[in-house]
Amino acid sequence: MDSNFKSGFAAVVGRPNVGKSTLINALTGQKVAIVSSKPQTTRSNMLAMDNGEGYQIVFTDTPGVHRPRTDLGRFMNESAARSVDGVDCAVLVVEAGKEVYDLEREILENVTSKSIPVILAINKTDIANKEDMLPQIEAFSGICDFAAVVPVSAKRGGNLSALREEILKLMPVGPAFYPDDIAADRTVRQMCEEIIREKILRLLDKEVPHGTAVEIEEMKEEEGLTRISAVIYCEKSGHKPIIIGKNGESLKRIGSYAREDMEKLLETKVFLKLWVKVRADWRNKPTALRELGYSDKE
Ligand SMILES: Nc1nc2c(ncn2[C@@H]2O[C@H](COP(=O)(O)OP(=O)(O)OP(=O)(O)O)[C@@H](O)[C@H]2O)c(=O)[nH]1
Ligand SMILES: [Mg+2]
Repeated sequence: MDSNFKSGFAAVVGRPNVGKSTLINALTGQKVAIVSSKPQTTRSNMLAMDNGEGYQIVFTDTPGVHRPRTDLGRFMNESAARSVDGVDCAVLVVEAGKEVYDLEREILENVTSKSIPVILAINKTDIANKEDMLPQIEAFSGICDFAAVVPVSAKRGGNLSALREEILKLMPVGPAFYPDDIAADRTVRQMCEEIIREKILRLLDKEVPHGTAVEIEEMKEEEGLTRISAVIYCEKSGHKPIIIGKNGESLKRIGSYAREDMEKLLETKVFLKLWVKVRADWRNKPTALRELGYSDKE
């Protein structure tokens, strides 16, 4: 064992849609987290491993911190807040060129109250106005003593090794926590559910995607083929025809994009069957939240 091997935990936190999941995929070099242009894509914490020469960084992808209007939203915020407990560093991701948001001040208060070092990752530099970045960095430096401030582009892969170097400075020496063939703490079934939800978020508009959840009912492996049957839950009866679409076209598109990703993940052909069911106001129902995996209560 290399006596200089470094290994530790880093939680990636921030407002919704700033690019936390994109950054984690880029740093770990794998598509483990789902990404969409809609806020509140990530719903629960996920560990994702970055294994490299002489190190292992265990990242936590977290839901974007927002002002919740449902019990699901409250669960998401609590998950994000808890993600920094006991980690070696937090990475606050913000959008380049923007103001300092109250939510970001609150995240920083939570992290610094636990004496966790914070790195500021200023993301989306590829689309930002460079003149707006200096005042932003000054404003952030005024409210927190960051271990480092690193401008990056998660989408274009810009400056990611500099960010990793700064994270590694805060990682303790010690052996890896996980075997190096584990990409994330999710089962294949959970990954497939997330793939379907990603396609819903990407292909459907307005408030409908935010009120959906996906549950795989059956997953059966046969010779070179995996049969998957999944239910898409929506929270209002009016949403069901929108998800299905005219002549079932919308659901067909969700299914065929999801199938493509699942075939890559499973390395088999996939036969995917999708059902749409209404589960009224499920985002505020404790039993539904528990059954769909959005709860800490057993
Ligand atoms: N131009 C640009 N877009 C980016 C960059 N990083 C992420 N995005 C885009 O920003 C959007 C949100 O990305 P996500 O990674 O889902 O953001 P998130 O912070 O995980 O969002 P939540 O899970 O909702 O909290 C997507 O459309 C990404 O493609 C970047 O460096 N540059
Ligand atoms: Mg995310």
